[in-house]
Amino acid sequence: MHKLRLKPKFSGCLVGAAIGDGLGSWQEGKGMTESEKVEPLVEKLRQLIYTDDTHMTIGVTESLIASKGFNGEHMAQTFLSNYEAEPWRGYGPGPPQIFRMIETGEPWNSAARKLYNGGSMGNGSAMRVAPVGLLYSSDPAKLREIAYQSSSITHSHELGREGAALQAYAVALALNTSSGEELNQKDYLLRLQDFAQNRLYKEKVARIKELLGEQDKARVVTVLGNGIEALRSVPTAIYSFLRQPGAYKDTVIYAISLGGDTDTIASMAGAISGAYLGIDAIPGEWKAKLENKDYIEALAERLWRLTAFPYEY
Ligand code: RVK
Ligand code: MG
Ligand code: MG
Repeated sequence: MHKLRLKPKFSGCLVGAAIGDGLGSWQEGKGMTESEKVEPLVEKLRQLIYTDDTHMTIGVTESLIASKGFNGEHMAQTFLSNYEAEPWRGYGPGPPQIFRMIETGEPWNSAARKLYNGGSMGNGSAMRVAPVGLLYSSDPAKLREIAYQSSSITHSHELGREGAALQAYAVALALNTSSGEELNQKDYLLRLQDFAQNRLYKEKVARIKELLGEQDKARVVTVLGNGIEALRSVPTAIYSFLRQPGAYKDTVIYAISLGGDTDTIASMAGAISGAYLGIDAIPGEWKAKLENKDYIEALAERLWRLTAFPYEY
């Protein structure tokens, strides 16, 4: 695809993720709701304030740009300074403990192993990984390596790392499919299934295929999940996108309507949808209400320039 056509897809991905987060945060922790009740929420809200999901996605993007690629120490320090500036963004319980360890000299690639039993399997590294999917979209092996490494800063459990890699690859596949061409859901799922290295994720991706067209949301939640663990949220985000790949708004509203970890699932679904459809497919009223939209768009553009014109840097 011509590099100029990727530019609105980069900003669609990051702005799409942030809007899913900001809107989804209003339903976080609640049960399932009717889709019709989600859209009026935007009208009531003066601003879409994002949470840790977007705050950390911004950190990943800032670090990738500053380091012209992945640098674990730099990314960990970026997370730490962003967290210290705005600790009120609704972080999960694990990351702040890791930031404190890093602050006191623990190396970036060993702190996370000290948490939980074998590291976190939460969705905190998948929710922020979209920029890795954008930057390494043409090299799946490198994408996997960097997704794993960026995850390891806070989420070193195999299920956390694999969730991050799968979400990054879902973004990359969406980016590399022209929005003018209809997305082939079966082909997209086959590629994801081939890419997944963990048996549990392969099984979940297989279940996504069975559920396309399912009307019963309770069944979707039972089979795919709507929780804080990567295994129970990354496949749900991918499913929310694949149900209606042609409409950003429907993807995000559906993800939120499933309840549970709605900011994160809607953010990951929004990132994939935005990477496929581009920023112009996101409703203007939603974009106008997003906090820090100009900064997020500027970061997306700088990340795009890094891939489009690497010799400028
Ligand atoms: C508040 C057992 C484990 C585990 C393991 C459980 C924000 C723990 C965002 C832990 C996201 C929780 C969310 C979250 C992101 C993880 N054994 N239980 N090995 N690993 N858990 O603390 O960044 O909303 O109950 O790493 O992944 O919007 O508390 O946080 O929804 O998963 O937080 O894992 O959270 P953490 P996170
Ligand atoms: Mg959050
Ligand atoms: Mg969440």
